[in-house]
Amino acid sequence: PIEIDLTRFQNLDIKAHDDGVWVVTLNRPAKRNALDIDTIDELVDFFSVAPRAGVRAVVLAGAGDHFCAGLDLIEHHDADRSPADFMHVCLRWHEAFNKMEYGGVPIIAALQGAVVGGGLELASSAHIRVMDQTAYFALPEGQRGLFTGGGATIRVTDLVGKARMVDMMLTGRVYQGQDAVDLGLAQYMVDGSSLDAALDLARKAAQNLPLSNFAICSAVSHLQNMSAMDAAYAEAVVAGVVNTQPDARARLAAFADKSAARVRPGGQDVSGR
Ligand code: 1HE
Repeated sequence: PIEIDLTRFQNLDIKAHDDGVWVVTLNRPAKRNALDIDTIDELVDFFSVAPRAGVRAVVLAGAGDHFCAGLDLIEHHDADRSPADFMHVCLRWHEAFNKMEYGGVPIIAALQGAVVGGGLELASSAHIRVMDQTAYFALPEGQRGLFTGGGATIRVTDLVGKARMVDMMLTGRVYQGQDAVDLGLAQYMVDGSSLDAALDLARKAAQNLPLSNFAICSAVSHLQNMSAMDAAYAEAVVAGVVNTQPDARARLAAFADKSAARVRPGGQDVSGR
């Protein structure tokens, strides 16, 4: 595996755990982790190398009381960008978020406080979202004279459906608590720390074979973009590669000799027990 040069990162705090789980923390709490260009560049850099650096799973977190306040509105105001300038900003966001969604490394977002605008676009690029009791979700772009540019029209619409998406954009509606889980904005809500719960889920995912996780965290998204016929074909090809991987033989043998755990209901809480 290639090495990740941690000295390059300023706005992201990045820590590797010895079980292959990495914690990537947006680290500008005084700015509510607003996404400036440098932060997006760092996300591109990290998620460009993570799939080839032995990273088995990532927890994506935000320092302080809020996960992320979205686009850095002050930077955007000061830069007074041209349409072409901002198009290129958005393309850079897409580069980062596509590397996340399609990169093949499981990403678990640990959410608290504001998950708004571009912060929701970032969170929706993760594969699992875990919220604590303080987390809330909104798209305030409309109120600010803006429009989403970081993939919300695709990813948030996928989560909540078109009608709810348009309502969120038009009215700035805020979702929180169980409503947010019921809508699919987050898959888990916890009483305590979303970071601890996300770490548990990441450790659990990291126990899967990397090639299985690669398929789950890239093929599902790619297949969704295809016609049903093409998706079925491509799924068969992916399964051909994954389901015959030599590393899977020991797991299959453990099932056959009855030493492997059986699938049971009620055995899966957020702590993975
Ligand atoms: C920021 C930003 C930001 C805070 N860009 N600097 N996003 C929004 O419209 C959300 C804007 N932010 C907020 O509504 C609030 O800041 C929060 C609800 C997130 C937090 O509230 P609070 O009371 O804890 O903090 P605050 O006093 O509002 O802000 C603290 C500091 O963070 C302050 O800086 P300071 O230097 O004056 O101390 C704020 O300016 C700064 N800050 N949020 C820049 N977003 C690719 S298109 C994507 C489109 C979008 O994402 S639109 C953005 C939507």
